[in-house]
Amino acid sequence: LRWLTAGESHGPALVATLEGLPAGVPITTDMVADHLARRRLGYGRGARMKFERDEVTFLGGVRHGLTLGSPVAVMVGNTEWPKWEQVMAADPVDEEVLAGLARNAPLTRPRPGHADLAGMQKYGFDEARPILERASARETAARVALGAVARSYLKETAGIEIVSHVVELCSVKAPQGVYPTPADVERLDADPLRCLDADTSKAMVAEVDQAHKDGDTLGGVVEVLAYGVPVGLGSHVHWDRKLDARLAGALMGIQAIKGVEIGDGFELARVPGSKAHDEIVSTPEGIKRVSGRAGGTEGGLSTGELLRVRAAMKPIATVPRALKTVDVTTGEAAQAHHQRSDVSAVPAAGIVAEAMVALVLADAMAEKFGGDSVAETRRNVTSYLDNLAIR
Ligand code: EPS
Repeated sequence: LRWLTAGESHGPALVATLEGLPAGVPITTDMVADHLARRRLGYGRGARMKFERDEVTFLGGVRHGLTLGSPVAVMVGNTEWPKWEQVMAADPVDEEVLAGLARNAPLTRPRPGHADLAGMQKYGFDEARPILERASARETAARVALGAVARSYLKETAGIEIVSHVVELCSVKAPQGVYPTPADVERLDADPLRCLDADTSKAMVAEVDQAHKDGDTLGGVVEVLAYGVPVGLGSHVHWDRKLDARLAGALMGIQAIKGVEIGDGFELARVPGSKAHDEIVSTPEGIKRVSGRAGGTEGGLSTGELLRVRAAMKPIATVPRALKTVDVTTGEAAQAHHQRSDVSAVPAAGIVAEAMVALVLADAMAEKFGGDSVAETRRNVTSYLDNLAIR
């Protein structure tokens, strides 16, 4: 698969293209809109999430609710655009008009933790607008749109289903070792923090309220589970073919993610080998592992067990109680610029992480099973699984 996104946070739209999926994957504007709506959920999001709508339009690759096998192109309109038409215009705008716009005031006090400063230095800008527009997590809406197509492909060809939940918010931790299934998704989406445990969720809401009062922001940890992943996606033979490496890269590529774990991850380094691995047993249903510490990958290959990955999001860098910085025009000490921000976007990060996992798995599926139509891919999957010599 090949895929790309383009678009700025306050531009007219985000666009995304995805190439390499077979014909016959069911996808509609509503299916994409549903996932985009899930991304906007979550206690702690800011004002923009309340008034902005994500307007979805397919521009190519889909006809009457099915992919054509040609590149899929999707556009997610920003309903905020009219307010930014001049500030973010593609064509030159009269200097006097721009000077009269408060929104266009140069952002010369870079936020610690954001791409602002290093971006200005690297790209040669004297203010942060041209950097933050693309660094913004608004871009994740485009990934979620493509993720909706990828997950439909996974479901149709192999019955793979993806679920995520919030397992930590700042200092509040959900009980470990409880994994939601696809049947829990509705309940998770209805929870303010997308957390499975009601008491933990309440504590997380209180943590967000306190941070809001304190003018602060919060990070957290999300976990993504993929059910029904067949054995043998990815490969042990080369570093860049390893499924775990591809998942880690994809999750780390989400804005504000600072850590990724596969299965029990770092915890496995803290216990001896006898307690770190998943013992293999023979059961009437075939060979199984008795535990899921490895998170469904061994040696860079999927094992056929539950795939489980975690991503740690740092607190949002636009901290209302602004942090110390330097005004790059004067070199003087200053407070970082702050407009409005979310207290926390951890529940949204879970939805974005689902999309990234879906895109990585779709890539690995397409590579292993090929097929130009969904029917052909499905035949290839079935034939492979039916003919496994060891099961
Ligand atoms: C974002 C800041 C906020 C968020 C935005 C990401 O936007 P604004 O600065 O316009 O208030 O609302 O997220 C989205 C628009 C979105 O769709 O997720 C940032 O700085 O990354």
